Amino acid sequence: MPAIAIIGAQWGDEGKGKATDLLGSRVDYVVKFNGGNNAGHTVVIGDEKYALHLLPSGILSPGVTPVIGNGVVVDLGVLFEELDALVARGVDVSLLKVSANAHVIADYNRTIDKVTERFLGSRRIGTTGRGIGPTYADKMNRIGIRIQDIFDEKILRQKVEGALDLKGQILTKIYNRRPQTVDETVEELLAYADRLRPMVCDTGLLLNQALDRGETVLLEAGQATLLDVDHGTYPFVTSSSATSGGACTGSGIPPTRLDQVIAIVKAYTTRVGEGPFPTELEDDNGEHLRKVGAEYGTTTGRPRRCGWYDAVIARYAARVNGVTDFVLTKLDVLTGLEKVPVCVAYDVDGTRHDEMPVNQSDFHHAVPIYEYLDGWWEDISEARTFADLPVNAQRYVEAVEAMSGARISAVGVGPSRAATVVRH
Ligand code: 2SA
Ligand code: GDP
Ligand code: MG
Repeated sequence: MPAIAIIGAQWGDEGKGKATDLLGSRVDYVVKFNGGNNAGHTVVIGDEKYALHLLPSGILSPGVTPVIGNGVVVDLGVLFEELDALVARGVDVSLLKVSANAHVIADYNRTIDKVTERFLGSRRIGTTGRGIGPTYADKMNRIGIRIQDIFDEKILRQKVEGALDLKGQILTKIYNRRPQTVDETVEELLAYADRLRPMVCDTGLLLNQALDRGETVLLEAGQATLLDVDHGTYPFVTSSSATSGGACTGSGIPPTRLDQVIAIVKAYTTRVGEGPFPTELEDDNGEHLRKVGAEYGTTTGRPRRCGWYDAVIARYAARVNGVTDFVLTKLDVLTGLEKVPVCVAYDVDGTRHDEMPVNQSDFHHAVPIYEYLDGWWEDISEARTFADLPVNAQRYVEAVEAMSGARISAVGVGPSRAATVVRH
């Protein structure tokens, strides 16, 4: 299987990190193609737990070349902090490659992200405050700073001056903040140049040549379909392309070379940050899922909002991404419920919607129509084959599969690598 994309089907934190890690031993390259250090991927290997933010999860698999693609926004301070922390734990990070065209998160954009959220008050997005949105905005405004600019002080200075002409005004005149000066920004970024230089290359060329040789490339999404800037619940989204289309634009691998699109979908639903969430449970059931599923942000520690499985969203993710396989994660978290509700459609002001309503207000008003599946009580964390699962858990997987638009190839029954039931 030469090029495989791993995508989040819901609002993120479905367990993409674990899925990437599982496939890691069978692939040659793992590419992060969108987002930045807003991501949080938790990977559990034996007794060791790793939380990755900016680096692709494949960095934990020996022999795999991890790649930060052109679609990523890079906080250079975080990059080296994360690398140093892994080296201290004995992880080999020497193979990492970084795209010369990836964009850099400058200090003024971290500040703008945080103060904008404060300024918006009740209209805030609930961002991670890492400067992600303002950096992508600069990219689209053509005032961004790219990795390659760090290696030419004259160019870097020109670009920082250009960006600060605009951003400095926003910070001083609107937000009453003193931004870093041009000199301070240039100095901060230049300090990384020597360490960065050997990692930087034309990663699009590197990856396509690897595919030409028959090697396998795994493209790992940050965030998820409903946080995608085009296909998500705009404006309550991140600012990048988290869907399979983004896997191509963010890596330089063309759509015709993508062989498999694996969507990771949780057996229930979570969301961090603001925005609509039809199956959200603001009661004891929600608290139960948060507690049993340990649903707290990997990057910010924020409690995640929790709700039941939403098959409308899964079908939407299947369509938008061209999903070939789902991996259903965290089935173990549903153990011990009498009945497990699954949302099969929405009621919007008396009209049934089997597909995601295109109108944002309709989605905000969508009331879930539930089907109630029988629960199970047995501990499933040791299940390794489908037959090991209790009959009602098998039925849950089959019912969800029938509603969600693609086969479920694997089921997660615990955080560790081994805790997986492979079906296909
Ligand atoms: P941003 O910072 O501009 O990307 O925020 C915009 C929205 O995107 C959401 N977002 C996320 N949602 C789920 N998980 C994310 N990663 C971390 C994790 C989050 C954390 O793995 O737990 O630790 O809080 C992630 N990153 C961005 C965000 O909540 C906004 O709704
Ligand atoms: P990602 O952003 O999609 O990579 O997901 P996160 O790492 O942010 O959140 C998923 C969490 O669920 C992590 O803490 C994982 O260790 C954990 N996890 C993944 N799969 C399973 C599973 O099948 N069962 C349980 N109980 N936990 C899981
Ligand atoms: Mg996460």
